[in-house]
Amino acid sequence: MENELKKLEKAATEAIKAAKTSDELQNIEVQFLGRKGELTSILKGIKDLSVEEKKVIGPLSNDIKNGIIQKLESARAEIEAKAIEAQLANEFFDITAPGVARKIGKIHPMSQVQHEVENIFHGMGFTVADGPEIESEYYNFEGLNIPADHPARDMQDTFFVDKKHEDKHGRLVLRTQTSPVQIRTMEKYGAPLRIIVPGRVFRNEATDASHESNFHQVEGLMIDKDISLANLKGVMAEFLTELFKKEVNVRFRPGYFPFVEPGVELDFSCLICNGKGCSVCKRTGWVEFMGAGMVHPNVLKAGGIDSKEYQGWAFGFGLERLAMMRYGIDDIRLIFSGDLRFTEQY
Ligand code: FA5
Repeated sequence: MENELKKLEKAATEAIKAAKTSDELQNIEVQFLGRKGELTSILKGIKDLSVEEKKVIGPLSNDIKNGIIQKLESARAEIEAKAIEAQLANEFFDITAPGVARKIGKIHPMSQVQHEVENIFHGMGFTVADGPEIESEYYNFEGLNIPADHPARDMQDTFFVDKKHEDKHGRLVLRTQTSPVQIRTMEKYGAPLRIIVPGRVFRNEATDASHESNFHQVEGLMIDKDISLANLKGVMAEFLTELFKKEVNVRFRPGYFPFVEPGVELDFSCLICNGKGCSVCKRTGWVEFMGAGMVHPNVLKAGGIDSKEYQGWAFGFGLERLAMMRYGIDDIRLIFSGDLRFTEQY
């Protein structure tokens, strides 16, 4: 059997050397190593040999098999390399010609800004939370200290969903703000909390250069045992400085939102004129940015948090307006126009 194996090895080696195409190599592989191949049938006979013979023939046949496999592989590689070489010799290939530019997609400017905002707040220990866009009247209003007859409802013109879709929390609305997620998160996780909530909101607006009926807000909420508006001032100055890569100052003015007490409006120093006064900041040196305030005890209560033990602040700003300042966009309606001439610039 040893002789037989050696003869077979020689025959296979010669056949591989003589082969000129990949197909020929394929046939050789089948002839020797295939299920009904010559080596395979010899190997099948090993089981009838004595133990002594098996010790010799077993390893030998394995070596021969591996040798044939290796020779087949290097012959294949050689044939392929020759084929490519021949093809290149016949073809004219101008290595100085410019490549064909592939058109690849881009991340929408709004998503880019959202990711930046999330990254900066992540770095300050905030978690990104989410909530439903179709919200119950309770979470969007009552839970936020805005009862049905409260004039503050007029501040946000609301799209109501058909009455038959009421749930245990009242009528359904397209949420007018991301603030309902404050209560949902308090209910789910309790205190302490440090979250931001970027999300889509809807208002029945007449659109113009700075108003859309479908836009995005970023809510912020920080609740713990010793939290004051000073923390909010520090967090926002840090956030805006990181975002605009420029030292930004912030200031508070009194503001009214039923779900905070006291309520503030936060402005930041104008980046165009560095606070000196220009047309963008209406000559004040400050740009209006967002509503905020200390979370009202009624809202903490709605979220199941004891307002004697915990307190905190919340804020909400418009993501489109931030993107407009970040990129110098002068009309909000361009953002979701779907016009590639616009989106491709970012
Ligand atoms: C609110 O929606 C409050 N929920 C914010 C808040 C949260 C206050 C937590 C206190 C505590 P306001 O209606 O002002 O507030 O909207 C917040 C931001 O959304 C505005 O500053 C503005 O940037 C943006 N915004 C409001 N209406 C529109 C609109 N129609 N189009 C684009 N952006 C808008």
